[in-house]
Amino acid sequence: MNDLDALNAIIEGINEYDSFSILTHVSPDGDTLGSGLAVYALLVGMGKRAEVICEEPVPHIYGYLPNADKVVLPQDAQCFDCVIAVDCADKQRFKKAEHIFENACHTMTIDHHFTNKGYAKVNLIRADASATCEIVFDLYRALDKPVSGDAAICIYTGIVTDTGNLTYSNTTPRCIRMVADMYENGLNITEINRNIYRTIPYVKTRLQGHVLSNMKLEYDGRIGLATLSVGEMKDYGASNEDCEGIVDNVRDVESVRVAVFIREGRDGTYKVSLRSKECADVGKIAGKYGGGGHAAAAGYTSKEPLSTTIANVIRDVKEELAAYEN
Ligand SMILES: [Mn+2]
Repeated sequence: MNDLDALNAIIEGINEYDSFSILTHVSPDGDTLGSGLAVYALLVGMGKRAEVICEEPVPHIYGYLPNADKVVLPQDAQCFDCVIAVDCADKQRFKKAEHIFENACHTMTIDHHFTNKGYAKVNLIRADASATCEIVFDLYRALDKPVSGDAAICIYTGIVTDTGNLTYSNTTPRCIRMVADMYENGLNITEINRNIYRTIPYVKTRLQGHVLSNMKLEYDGRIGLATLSVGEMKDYGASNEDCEGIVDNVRDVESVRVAVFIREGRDGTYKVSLRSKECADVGKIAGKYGGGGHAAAAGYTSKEPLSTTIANVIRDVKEELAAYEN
């Protein structure tokens, strides 16, 4: 099925059903919540019933998204007839909401992860899109619905958070034009950027300082490695949300080509986050361990001890860097 056929099949599904459960991914980010809430606004605007479901409560930082307070946990979901999964590369990303997907009458996915193999009945997957929100913008256009002020806040959020404020290599003239279009229609980009990038809790700033002052360089400085234990998080009174963005700080170190951030989870596993400066495909490494992501940003969960987790990831990153350098 080509992109246009898939888009039309999504529209058919929207027209055919009256109630929708919109699934977002675990460790919710700006793109999954932005696209979920923009699809929610679209459906509600069409007189449909809809709910946005997320495994975890909406992170504090995304509390400004219109209708963020209406996002429900899987156990509180009404489980409507048609599921639309947004920004979810595979079904494991739903976590406790997977049964909602399995029990739905109809399933559709809107996504931009190239690793998405098409697990739903209708799969609109465009790896060329900067963000899932970009595809949602197209959906509004295809349905001839104006992007409301609320929807624009959501769509803009997904685009800027997935493109590093319109600067990463996935940024396209097309998504910048979408932003320009929404800006022209009154979108307050100054306020949203302050919410996303310049409203950092004190605890988070202190935690970042701690982790970054202990980071190590490997492979002649080309690999940056930072780790964080549950004990350290407790010492700082930090939440999972406070750990967001640390891996990007590691990547930004001058000599670093690939950044690795390993955080201990409360269940004893390790969450490995990877970032690359366009000289290695870290999505490939994450895929090897059952994770996912993109060439420049990816992640996975390791059940190995910390020392093994570090040894494995450093070996794989070295191999990946060597392959690019040759
Ligand atoms: Mn995304």
